[in-house]
Amino acid sequence: MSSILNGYVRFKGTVMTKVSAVTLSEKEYLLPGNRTCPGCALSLAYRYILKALDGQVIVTVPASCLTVLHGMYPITSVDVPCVNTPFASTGAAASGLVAGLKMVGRKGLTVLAVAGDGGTFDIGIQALSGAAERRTDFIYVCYDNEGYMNTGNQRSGSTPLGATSGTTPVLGKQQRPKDIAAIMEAHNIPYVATADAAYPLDLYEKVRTAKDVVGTRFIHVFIPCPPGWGFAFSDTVRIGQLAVETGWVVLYEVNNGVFRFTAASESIARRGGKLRPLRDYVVEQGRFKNITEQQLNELQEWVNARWKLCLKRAGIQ
Ligand SMILES: Cc1ncc(C[n+]2csc(CCOP(=O)(O)OP(=O)(O)O)c2C)c(N)n1
Ligand code: SF4
Repeated sequence: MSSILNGYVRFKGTVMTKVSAVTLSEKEYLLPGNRTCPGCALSLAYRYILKALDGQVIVTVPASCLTVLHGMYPITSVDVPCVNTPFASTGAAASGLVAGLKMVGRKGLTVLAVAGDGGTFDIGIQALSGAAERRTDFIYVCYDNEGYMNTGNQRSGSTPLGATSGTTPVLGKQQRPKDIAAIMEAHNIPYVATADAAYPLDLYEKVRTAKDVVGTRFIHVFIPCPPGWGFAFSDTVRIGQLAVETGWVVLYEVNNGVFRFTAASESIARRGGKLRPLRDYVVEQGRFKNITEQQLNELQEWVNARWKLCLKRAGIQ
């Protein structure tokens, strides 16, 4: 069944379909038509995140490509309530929502904060860290397109070494990215996971898991960005898969201290743990056009060291 709402098609009902091992809600909370670029992985990931929470959610979002996706009042492309918050205060806004719901005795709603890498690795980290330290009961999703993309691609704490951006135009960024999932795990929160928009069912399952955990839950989602990274709009999923096959992204979760590989990372680990060379991923993207051999080797060593650590944590090597 469907009906028209504010010029957008809105689907009704919560029919459940069995897809692989995942029970997926057919109801759409990301409505057809939004202002993201063609091939945007954020649209794909957000669609599955909202499905996983099945309407029982209040979202808070700082300035980012996601606010563009949500749209400007009175038009919206999402069917969930949302509080827009200043750039630095996503964790604080989520804390306020949790406190407010408690005050009015409202149960069963998940508070979901969603911010980009600029809004998480850099500008929003103190509010997020404070909320995590207070064990605030919410899910924080950092969607990571590895730059400040809404304002035209400036480098962030997540931009890779050697990648060009609006603020690293010729030589590329000279520093390695932060490991935000490791930073959040160091807060001793009950659930930390990584995900990739190219593996939406894995993301969906992780949000479903996080939904039932009490306390601060953090999910770091990899978001290939065609215009920012310089690849074709049609290659988003392929780039997302290459990231996992080369180990640039490792898919895992840490649930109450227990580490577990998931999806394609789990398959690679079980098949002997051999990753494709990082070069296969880098050569596909215009942003790495000026990367040096030395920088590529440094990135490869970084990937190897993290992969080795993950294999060790999974008890594989
Ligand atoms: C305090 C403040 N500084 C700067 C801006 C301008 N601004 C809006 S969106 C944005 C980029 C956000 O980057 P990120 O969090 O990585 O999300 P993305 O745009 O990549 O989705 C910036 C700098 C702002 N809105 N508020
Ligand atoms: S700039 Fe990148 S993340 Fe932002 S809407 Fe476009 S494709 Fe999506």
